[in-house]
Amino acid sequence: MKIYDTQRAPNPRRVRIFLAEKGIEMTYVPMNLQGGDNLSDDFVRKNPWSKVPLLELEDGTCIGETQAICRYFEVLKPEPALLGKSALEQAEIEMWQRRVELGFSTKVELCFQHGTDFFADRMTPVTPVAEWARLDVLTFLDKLEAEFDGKVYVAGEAFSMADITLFCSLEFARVVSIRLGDNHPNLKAWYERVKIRPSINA
Ligand SMILES: N[C@@H](CCC(=O)N[C@@H](CS)C(=O)NCC(=O)O)C(=O)O
Repeated sequence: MKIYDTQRAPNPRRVRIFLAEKGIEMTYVPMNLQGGDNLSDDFVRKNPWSKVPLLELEDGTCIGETQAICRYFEVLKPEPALLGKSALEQAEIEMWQRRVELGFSTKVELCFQHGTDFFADRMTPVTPVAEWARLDVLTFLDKLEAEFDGKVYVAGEAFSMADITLFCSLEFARVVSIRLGDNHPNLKAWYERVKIRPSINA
C-alpha cells in the first residue's frame, strides 16, 4: 500500500497527520506537482482527477479524496477516533469538517490557484476569483473566531479531522499572506494547542 504525496501541499499533509495520529506506517511516493508528475499518463490512469493525495492498495485499487482516504483508515484502525465514535460525535465532526473544508480550505486554494501563477501551465488564473475568495476567507475566520469562544477544538472537546483540516489550510494560507490576526485570540490559542502535537511534523 502506498500514498502519492507532496510535502508542502495541504491535502496530502492532512493525510500524513491523520495517519501519524493513528500510528499507521505508510510508504509515501513523492510527487512534484509543479513539474507535472500528477499530469503524467501513468498517474492519470490511477487518478483521472490528477490530484494528490492518492492511496493505492496492494491490488491496485486507487482511492482519491483526502476525506475518503482518512475514512478508510478510520475503519481499519478506529483508535484514536478522529471522525467520532457516537452518532452525535460523528455528525458534529462531519458538520465542522464540511464547514471548514468548503468555507475555508477550498477558498484558500482558490486564492492560491488564481492569485499566483503556480499552475499557469494547466489553468488560467482569474484575479477577481482570488480577490473574492480572499474576502470570503477573512469573513469565515471572523465567524469561526466568534463561534470558538469557550471551545477547545473545532468540533468540541476532542481533537478531530476538522482540526487537521483547519490547521493545514491555515498554515498553507500563509503562502497567500492570510494569517490569524490580533482579532482572532480564540483561534490563536487553538493554533498553539494543535501546533505542539507530534503528528503535526509528519
Ligand atoms: N478534493 C481533493 C483535493 C486534492 C487537491 O486539490 N490536491 C492538490 C494538492 S493539495 C493537487 O493535487 N493539485 C495538483 C493540481 O491541481 O494539478 C482532496 O480532498 O483530496
